[in-house]
Amino acid sequence: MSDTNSPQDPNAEQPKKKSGLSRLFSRDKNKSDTAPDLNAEAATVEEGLSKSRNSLLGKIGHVFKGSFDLDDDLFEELEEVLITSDIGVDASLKLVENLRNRVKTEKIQDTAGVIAGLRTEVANMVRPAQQPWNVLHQRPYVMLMVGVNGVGKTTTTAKIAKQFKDQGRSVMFAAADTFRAAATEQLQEWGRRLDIPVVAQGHGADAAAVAHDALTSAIVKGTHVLMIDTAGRLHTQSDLMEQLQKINRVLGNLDPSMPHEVMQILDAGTGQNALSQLDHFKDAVGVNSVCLTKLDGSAKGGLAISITQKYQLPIRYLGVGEGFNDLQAFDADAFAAALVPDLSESQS
Ligand SMILES: Nc1nc2c(ncn2[C@@H]2O[C@H](COP(=O)(O)OP(=O)(O)OP(=O)(O)O)[C@@H](O)[C@H]2O)c(=O)[nH]1
Ligand SMILES: [Mg+2]
Repeated sequence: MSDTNSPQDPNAEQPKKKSGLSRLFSRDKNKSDTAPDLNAEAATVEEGLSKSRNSLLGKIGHVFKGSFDLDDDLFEELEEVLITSDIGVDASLKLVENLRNRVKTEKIQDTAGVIAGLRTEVANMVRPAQQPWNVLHQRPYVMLMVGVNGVGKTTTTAKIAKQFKDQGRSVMFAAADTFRAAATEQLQEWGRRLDIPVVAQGHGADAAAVAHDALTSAIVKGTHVLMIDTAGRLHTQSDLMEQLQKINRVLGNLDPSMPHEVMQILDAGTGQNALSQLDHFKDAVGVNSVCLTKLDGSAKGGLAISITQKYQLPIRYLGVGEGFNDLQAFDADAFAAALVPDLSESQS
């Protein structure tokens, strides 16, 4: 697909005035208002987690500075480092307990061995979040995208849809954020750019009716995946939470297995607060998968560990940048390798 509006294209015509749809792609007034480049090179998980890794590097480096003994004090210091890195108290205690056992049984004596052990334990801890994902066993496979305001629901919906399309699957969007002005247009613009049909009724319409229409249409068309974008909401907005439940009910009335997946988008920058967001949405609409966004902008990548430890939910993707392809399927080993630094990095 050609991408004449991309910031990378020097010949692209520059809009004279910031207005209309171009604004929908950037909420930050200081940023470029052009739409993201669909063909931009993807950031790696390692790049996305660089802030988290550097923060851990500083803290862990401090623990292993100079001469040290692999004793209780050192493991307690490590515990503190992990807790202050948004890994959460329970997960940090468990990690260090496992590491301590590993150090003992494998008779590890040097720093590099301890760090490698920590990396392995992190990978083991998040492995339950890496689950096979087969969206082809149902047609349409219906996904409800939920979360609080501004976490990246709509962008992530579009990023995932592009991956589906690249795999040869057909996708349909439902513009069920009928609450925020211009939300429908934002999704419609993504649909236009990705060549994905969008079922919409516009601002103020009944979100459940939009979802119902879209499902009916996806069934008739034989679409592989229906992705329903919803309005951002706080759990305290009971009318909006009820609206989500209504969407669930309406879909379930057509087919009790629907929606097949309620995916909650969580902004990593919110740290441990994301866990309480997940609690509330789980209670209201039975979230069964997670996407963690904006890891690139935060040092709180350790959040993935506490999420897995507490909920054992699949983490489908990590959002590792603002670019359109900056979305990586969750992989436990790649995550651990990107998060836990080599202490030699601090010497270079
Ligand atoms: N740096 C970075 N920015 C991201 C990422 N994911 C999304 N964003 C940005 O976050 C901002 C909000 O994204 P949206 O997709 O509109 O968020 P939303 O949850 O749909 O927002 P509401 O519909 O208002 O609730 C946009 O500027 C996105 O480009 C990411 O992984 N990294
Ligand atoms: Mg949105």
